[in-house]
Amino acid sequence: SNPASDITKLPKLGMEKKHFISDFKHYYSHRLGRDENCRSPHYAYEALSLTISDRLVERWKKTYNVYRDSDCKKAFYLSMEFLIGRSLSNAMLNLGVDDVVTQALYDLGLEAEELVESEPDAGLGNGGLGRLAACFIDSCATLQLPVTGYGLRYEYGMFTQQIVNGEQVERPDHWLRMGNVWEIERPEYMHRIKFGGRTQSHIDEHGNRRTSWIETHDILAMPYDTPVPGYKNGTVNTLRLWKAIATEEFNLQEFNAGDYAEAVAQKVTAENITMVLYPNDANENGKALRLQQQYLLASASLQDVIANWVGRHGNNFSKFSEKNCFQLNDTHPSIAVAELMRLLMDIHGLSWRDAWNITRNTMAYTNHTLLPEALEKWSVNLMQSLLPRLLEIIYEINAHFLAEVSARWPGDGERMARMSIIEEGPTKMVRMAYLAIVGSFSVNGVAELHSKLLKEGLFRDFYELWPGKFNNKTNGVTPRRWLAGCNPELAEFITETIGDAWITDLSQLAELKPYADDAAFRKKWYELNRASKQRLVDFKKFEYDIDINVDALFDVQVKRIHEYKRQVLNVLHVIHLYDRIKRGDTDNWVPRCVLIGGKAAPGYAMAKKIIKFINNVSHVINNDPDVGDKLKLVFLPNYCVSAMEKICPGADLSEQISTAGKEASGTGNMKFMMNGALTIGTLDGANIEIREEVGEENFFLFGLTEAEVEALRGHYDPEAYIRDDNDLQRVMYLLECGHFNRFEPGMFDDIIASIKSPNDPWMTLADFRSYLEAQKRVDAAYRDQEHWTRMSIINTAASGKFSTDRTISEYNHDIWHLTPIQVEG
Ligand code: GL9
Repeated sequence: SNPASDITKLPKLGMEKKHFISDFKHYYSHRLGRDENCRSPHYAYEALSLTISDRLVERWKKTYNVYRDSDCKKAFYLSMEFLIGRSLSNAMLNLGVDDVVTQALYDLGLEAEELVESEPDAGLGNGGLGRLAACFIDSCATLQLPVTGYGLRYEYGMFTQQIVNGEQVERPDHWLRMGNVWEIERPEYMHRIKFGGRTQSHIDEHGNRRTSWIETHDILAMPYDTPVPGYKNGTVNTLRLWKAIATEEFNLQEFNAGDYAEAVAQKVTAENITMVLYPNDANENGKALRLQQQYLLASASLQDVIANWVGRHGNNFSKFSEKNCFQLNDTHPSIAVAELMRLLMDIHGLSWRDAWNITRNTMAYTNHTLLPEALEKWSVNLMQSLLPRLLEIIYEINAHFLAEVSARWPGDGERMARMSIIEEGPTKMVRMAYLAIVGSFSVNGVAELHSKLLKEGLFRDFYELWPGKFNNKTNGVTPRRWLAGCNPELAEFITETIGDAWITDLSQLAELKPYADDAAFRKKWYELNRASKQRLVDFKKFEYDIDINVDALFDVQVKRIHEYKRQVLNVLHVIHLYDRIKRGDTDNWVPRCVLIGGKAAPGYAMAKKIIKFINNVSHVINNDPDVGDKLKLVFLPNYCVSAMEKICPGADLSEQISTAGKEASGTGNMKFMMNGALTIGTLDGANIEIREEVGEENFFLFGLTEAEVEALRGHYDPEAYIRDDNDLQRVMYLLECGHFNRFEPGMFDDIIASIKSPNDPWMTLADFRSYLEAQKRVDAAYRDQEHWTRMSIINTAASGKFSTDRTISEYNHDIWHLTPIQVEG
């Protein structure tokens, strides 16, 4: 027997207050070496996190063993981004110890809130796509599904945004500087990753042609595991993040001049690979380092799963695709298609045919955007020099695929060129989305409209060839973090009213609907919302010294800054309100506080200009004594997960105003709805389904439909909208006369030119009038507080569909086919 069996068997850790207190003291004093003279709350945060983490680790090991012993099918979520945010409060919530721990800390003279607030965000993602991955793994654990997340452990996460003179300045986010108590390093599961070199063919002893990839420059992928606790169910799944490290022999031979120190210093080249998250939102950028990151993720994760398989089944892969499924989060990890082929053929000796059958039955691909500029392509030249063996395999996949196309459509050369994984032209490119579609058995979009548009537009040829591959999985958000965790007062009130089963079955929120007619219930709902608004005000006051009137309508747009999301349209409305105040048109005025937050990709000049625009307009309006409390425009710097946890409970109105057909789904829209905000939005992404659920009378709809947008393209005439609309004329006049850039001439010329251009893809001015009218309906509704509160309740009550528990159940039912496994009785 294992001599370690004695030391791994410990009594279960206690869950009573006294146990938390004694463990906390132990960690604080003995592990962290701090005493009562230490003023920083950070170490108290660490001591508490270690205390909580111990209780997760017990369940974690058990989960792992239960999965192993059951030989169950498993799924792997491959993603370049996991936007986790903070872990401590979520771990306490899911373990069900938040109340007892708060009590324990109180006894120690500490405030839970302060400790929670000293945890840095794990900002390993850009926005919706990365946050979705984090919500997904929470739901997988809660649904007791054997799913592992695979990603990268970036040393620097999403940059910190500072605003200097109204402009975005990026600061590096060294989130690991103070250490990370939530991760466990696992050198025993390290894997070797090859780059460069060349390929060589030979005939093996059975007469088969074999390829080896030689003279490579290798690095190592070191795994760091983070526990992913389910909600009060004993399951703790794993998020495994890879860090690039140098191999021990790294370059020492090449430095024959005897410069040992110089050679060791070269290690940084290898370790750079996972140094930083690319801060790109929905646009590809083609940097070699990014391709190295993608290949590291794909190769290390696949090697990990295969090593596990071989440990159990040897080289018999006949049941591999029955027992494993890889979900590709966008095209970012799609090189996995070719890498799985390589590993199965070159390392494990399978034939092309067997390897291809396995690959095509284990890979599933999710698309997250229709914007053509976001579709990843890698130049054949770059792939040739970095991943020569992978390129060979891609060419061969393409040859087999094009044979299939030409069998189906003989002689249709144009279609062949359109569908080829290799794009011909001056620089040949590998189309990663096509590789992902060809190499997988499932392709899904993230909301009904988006999935439909994929089939009709972007992937039309592929849909004609394989209609059965295409499906929809409307996004969601986890109700643990996005209602129970971020809005505990409202959550408690809901639980008092309908019980607590909604936390894992969000459709039960529908039971709140009848209470919309109950005056006492509405009163409490209103008071809770007002308290949330006050907390938001206090927080902003504390952070940025911004004064906000809590009785104003809180009108919020937080998301990445992008032209298609039309933050500019929002600001045009604010300028219109300002203009109305200035000309005294303020009868029945509804005070508004417009909050806008979001980061711009550092290389996206127009997005950065939009931030400057928001800040300049804000400066003029907020300092105009005629305006006073009637209107405020506030830019919220450094929007991130932990900021949203404070913002969404305090919002009245959620701005979801993208040009129809451009926002694949949106997920912020769901967080706001769940917390009782009303939506003003276009018929885009998941807005459509939100409106369906809540009813049109509880949703402020405006704007062109996707079909109307497309029909208008080519003869869009923005000048005509200006000519016919007096309010728009006045807004444009204020803009063009430099009212918001008095000392910065020409500052907003680009923005003005873009919205006045007949080629403006986002058709901002086409929707201006209809947006204004919808905003008037918002004002009218807000004037009647009882009515507004009723609608707010109905929004929360109708948000049940937008839980990732529902989304993940659909992934499982239609794509993964996993059996839930009970870990603890
Ligand atoms: C996105 C889409 O733009 C969103 O509409 C969608 O909700 C999410 C999740 O499916 O995916 N695709 C994408 O590239 N991003 C998204 O948010 N961008 C970022 O994550 C920054």
